[in-house]
Amino acid sequence: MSFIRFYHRVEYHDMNQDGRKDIVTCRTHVSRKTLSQLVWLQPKDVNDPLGPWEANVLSQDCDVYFRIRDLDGDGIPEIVAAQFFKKQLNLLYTDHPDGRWDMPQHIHTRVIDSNMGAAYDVMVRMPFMMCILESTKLTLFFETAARSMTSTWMESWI
Ligand SMILES: [Ca+2]
Ligand SMILES: [Ca+2]
Repeated sequence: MSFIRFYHRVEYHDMNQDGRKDIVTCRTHVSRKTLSQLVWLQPKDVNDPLGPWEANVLSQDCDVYFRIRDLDGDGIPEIVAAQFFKKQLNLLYTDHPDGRWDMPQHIHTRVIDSNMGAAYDVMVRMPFMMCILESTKLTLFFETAARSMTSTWMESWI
């Protein structure tokens, strides 16, 4: 059976707070069923970046586009994931007091929109998130007045 597996966007952030930036990326495996993952990678031996690397899966809800940005201004970034295949906008955040992403029990996912169409990109400039969508060639803005992970996001089309 044929399949396509690819990585897409890459950002850099110290996910385990060890003082070294890690690679954060999303990957998709397209066959009869599309499987997607948001992962962060670091060398197995942090002193040997030319050796093997390990991938740590953060979520199954990110396929192509994401941004790492501090939405609420607390110094700890969140991850906004706009999905092309699943057509959904998610917000991932960690409630670890030091902002660690290597402890799954501290990572939470919130669905902002599950009915927006295939995303071509997402940009964040608080208090806005902006999604570029495939099907309508329109842009969908999400706006929140509160800097909170649980606040309501208002949608508007332009
Ligand atoms: Ca690190
Ligand atoms: Ca934050």
